[in-house]
Amino acid sequence: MDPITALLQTDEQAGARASVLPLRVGMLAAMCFAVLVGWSEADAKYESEESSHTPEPVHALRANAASLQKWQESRFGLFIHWGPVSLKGTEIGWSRGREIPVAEYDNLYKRFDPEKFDAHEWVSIAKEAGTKYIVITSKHHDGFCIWDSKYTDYDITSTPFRRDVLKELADECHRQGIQFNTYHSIIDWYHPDYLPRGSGDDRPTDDADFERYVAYLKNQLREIITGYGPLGVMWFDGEWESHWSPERGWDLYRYVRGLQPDILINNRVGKGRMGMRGMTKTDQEYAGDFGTPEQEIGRFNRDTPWETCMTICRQWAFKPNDQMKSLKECLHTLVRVAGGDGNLLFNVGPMPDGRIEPRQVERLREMGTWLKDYGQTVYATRGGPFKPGPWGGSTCKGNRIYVHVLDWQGETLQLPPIDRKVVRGTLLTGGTVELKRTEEGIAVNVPERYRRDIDTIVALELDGPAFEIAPVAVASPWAGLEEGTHAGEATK
Ligand code: H79
Repeated sequence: MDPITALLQTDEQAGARASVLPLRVGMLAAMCFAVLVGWSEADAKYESEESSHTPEPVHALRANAASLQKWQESRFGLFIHWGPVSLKGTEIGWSRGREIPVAEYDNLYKRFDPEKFDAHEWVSIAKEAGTKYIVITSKHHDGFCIWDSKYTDYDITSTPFRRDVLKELADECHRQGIQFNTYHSIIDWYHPDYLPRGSGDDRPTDDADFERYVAYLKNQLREIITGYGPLGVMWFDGEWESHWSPERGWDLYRYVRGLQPDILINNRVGKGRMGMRGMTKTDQEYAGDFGTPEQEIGRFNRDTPWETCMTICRQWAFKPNDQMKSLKECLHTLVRVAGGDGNLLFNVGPMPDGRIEPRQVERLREMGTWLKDYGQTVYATRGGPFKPGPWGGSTCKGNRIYVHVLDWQGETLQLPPIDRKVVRGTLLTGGTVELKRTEEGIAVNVPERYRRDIDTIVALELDGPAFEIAPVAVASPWAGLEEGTHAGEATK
């Protein structure tokens, strides 16, 4: 039996056990607890439905190659951070016990009534923006669940709105043919068994049982994957807190992969992430299929898949009059990410009435309009061979290199020599380009009148596959920071 079949069988068996045994054991345990501790029926939801099983070897757990390729080819996704906190306009999760007292934050759901929520509208916006997938916060660090969970009452069905937002969105994504994915934080500052406690939370910790929390976490993940899937990605977060460990990361990775073998899982499931830069440490093997730079553009990397997550404004969750990025900043971010061979997960925080802010929708649509014209230089391309720099970046597909010049730093863009003949050069953005083969490589000259403010795209037709060319940096004065560029620096 090959290891993957073995893994599946093990999990199926575990699943079968979970559906029969825990009903009895769980109920019995819950009844005992109810007598001993005076728990309510709702509390019994925290009981584990898990059965332990022997861990499978790591090599059996690699991401499905076809899923990974499809995900990479889609290049551009829409991130959505939403919850009752949008009523306050402060940051999701983080403002609990900071800007908003815990008691107030934890009761916001009682007023959450996003009457204008329309899944069809959201998915249409995502499609018009040119995004190929949506990742939405099923649960952020604050523990609130935007779906109908049988394991907690701190969920959408307890709000005046009552509708299962996650279900409506998942169904609509499946209908409109856009990949549906969830963000699920490992942190849960609301749950009595989660440790450590969040800021400003003075509940005692004596009775907290982290193992019981992990069972709750797994139960909810199973609920999402089996009830709202198939998912493209399970996007974890909050792995940095003290009770999470590399072993717990592997265990959770294995668990989720077992529930849906072709699912992708980000590197925040484990403990290998290098801070906000997001790539996975190499001192040992860590769980996770791709790196997750946050609020910064990842460095050029063709070896490990990665996805930059970044906000369209400054806050992840809705904030009135939050500072929004210009169209130029948005598109430069997308192009620099694609040029580094990464994906972009671009975030909006919908309003408490259920709508995405009109000016953000407008910005997304503008990106979509640009992508209608030039999407061929982004989707299903690979980054390089010219490594990104302040001047711009390049992508490639087949025998073509797309050179995106974002910032002209002189008359002529001097590209280094490559091991292929350039058969033809065209300006996709209109006008004519002059190419000259010189000792230093390829001199690209675009008259001032044909240089575009946002992106001047030169397509180089080669005499063979572009991806085979070894990545090479563009020399000074165009080089500058050849490594990753920070969000704030992207358009300076
Ligand atoms: O979901 C989004 C963020 O809420 C989450 N990850 C992305 C995808 C995230 N969790 N933690 N962080 C991001 C790092 C946050 C750091 C800070 Fe703070 C939060 C800086 C300011 C607020 C905590 C509070 C640290 C300093 C003050």
